[in-house]
Amino acid sequence: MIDVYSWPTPNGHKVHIMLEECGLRLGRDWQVHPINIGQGDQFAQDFLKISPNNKIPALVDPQGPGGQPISLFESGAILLYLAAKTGKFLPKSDRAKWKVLEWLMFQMGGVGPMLGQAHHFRLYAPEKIEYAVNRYTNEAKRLYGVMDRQLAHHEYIAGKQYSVADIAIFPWLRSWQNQGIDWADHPRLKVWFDTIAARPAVQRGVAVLADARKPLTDDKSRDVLFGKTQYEKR
Ligand SMILES: N[C@@H](CCC(=O)N[C@@H](CS)C(=O)NCC(=O)O)C(=O)O
Repeated sequence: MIDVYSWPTPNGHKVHIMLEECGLRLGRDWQVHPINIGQGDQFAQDFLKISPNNKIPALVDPQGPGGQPISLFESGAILLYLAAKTGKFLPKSDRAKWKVLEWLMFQMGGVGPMLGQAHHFRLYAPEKIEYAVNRYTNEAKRLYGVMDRQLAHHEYIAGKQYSVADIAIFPWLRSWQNQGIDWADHPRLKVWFDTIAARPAVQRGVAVLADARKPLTDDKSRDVLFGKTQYEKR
């Protein structure tokens, strides 16, 4: 049984979706341990041992390489691990594989961090800073444009096949309203988004811990995520 330490946020959803897409089923092949990041569970010593950056998701597979347990943090690394373990969603051919890795890195280095900042300044920041709101809303629109243009010539984000790149990007686009996006500006990306959203494994993945999902805008969550709790020495 694979243990997943997670919360219903975009980075958590990536892993829940990937597991279900790989044919691993919640309750049978993997179990989820909620890490409530609004309440500070991410700072517990046991969690820090497997996720030293105090962020979800993290995963422990008792049947790792060589039959030995492995723990992993960073959602991109976890997706690649599961792709290698199951032989799914990372093409075998060298050329196609590099294209998928290219778009996975685009998500990890661009889409995630920039849309995360858009959420922060548009939703969570206690004061509205016009410069920051404009900066990250513009960056969100620019990134949506990059993906929309890519889909002019490709069925999926990295080519002909559905891959870890699609799985990594999709959950971040579910919060398009919070990023100031108008789908009318990105019609090809909207078709892709609806196609991915309709996949049964994606629907099972985003349903994981869905009841716990709420905006982290209360005082306690703000302090835990953005205040002194976050920056205490551990
Ligand atoms: N690059 C990391 C980012 C993980 C991340 O930012 N996780 C957020 C939730 S989406 C978190 O755990 N935040 C808690 C905190 O910052 O204390 C990944 O892709 O796994």
